[in-house]
Amino acid sequence: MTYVIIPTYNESGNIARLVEEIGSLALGLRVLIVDDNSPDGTGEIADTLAQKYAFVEVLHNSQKDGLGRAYLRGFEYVWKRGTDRVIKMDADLSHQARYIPLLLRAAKKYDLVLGSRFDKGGRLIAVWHRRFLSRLANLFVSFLFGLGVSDATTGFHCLSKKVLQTVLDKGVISRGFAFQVELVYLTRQAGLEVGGIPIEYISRESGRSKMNWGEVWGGIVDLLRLKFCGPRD
Ligand SMILES: Nc1nc2c(ncn2[C@@H]2O[C@H](COP(=O)(O)OP(=O)(O)OP(=O)(O)O)[C@@H](O)[C@H]2O)c(=O)[nH]1
Ligand SMILES: [Mg+2]
Repeated sequence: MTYVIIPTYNESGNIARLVEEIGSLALGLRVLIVDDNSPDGTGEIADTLAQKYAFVEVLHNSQKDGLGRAYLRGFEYVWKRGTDRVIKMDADLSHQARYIPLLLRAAKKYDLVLGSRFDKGGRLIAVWHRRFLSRLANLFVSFLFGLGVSDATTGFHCLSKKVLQTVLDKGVISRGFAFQVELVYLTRQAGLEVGGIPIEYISRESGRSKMNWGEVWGGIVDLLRLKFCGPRD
C-alpha cells in the first residue's frame, strides 16, 4: 500500500483537482490530506472528497502548526495503517501528479526519491525572486550539509518504509519548511540511498503561498540547530 500525503492550508481552489488527478492515475494509491483548520474551508472540501472517494482520508488539526508538523502527523498516521511507501507533495498543483509513476519507478532503486527542479531536464517555472530564493536556499543547505543532491529543498518525494521508520524513530526538529531538508539529511545519516528524477515545477495559480519571511527565518534557525545541535534524540 502506498499513501500520498498532502498537507493543506487554504488550498480550496486546488485540492479537489489534485485528488482527482491522483485518482485517475489508477495506481491504487491512497491519499491522506492533512489540514490545519484552513479558514477557507479546505478541510470541509477534503471531507467531501473522502465521502466521495474511498481512497481519500483526512486528518484535521485544530490550528496552523507548520508544514513539518503536518507531515509528521501524517507519517505517524500512515505508519499505523501499515503503508509500504509514502509519496509527499504540495496541494497547489505545483507538483504534478503525472510524475508519480516516475517517482515510483525510481523508488525501486532508491530509498528516497526527490522530484528535483534542478536536475538536467527539470524546471522551476516561477517569478525571478522565487527562483532566486530556491537557488539560494539550496546553496545554503549544500554549504551547511553537503547533501550531494541538486534540490534539497523540494517538497515532492517518494519515501521507502525504511526512510519513514528512520524519521519516526529519530524525530524531527523542523516545524516548518526546513522539514524537507531534514528528511534528506536523516536519510543520508541513516546510510540510505537518495536519488532524483527531474520535474517541471509550475507556480500556483490559485491561493496564496505560505512561504514568507517568518517561514524563511524559522527555516534558517531550524537548519542551524540541525547543523550545530544535531538531530533530535
Ligand atoms: N497542514 C499544513 N499545510 C501547510 C502549512 N504550511 C504550508 N502548507 C502546505 O504545504 C504546501 C507548500 O506550501 P506553499 O504555500 O505552496 O509553499 P511553496 O510551494 O514554497 O510556495 P509557492 O511556490 O509560492 O506556492 C501546500 O500544500 C500548503 O498548503 C501548514 O502550516 N500546515
Ligand atoms: Mg507551493
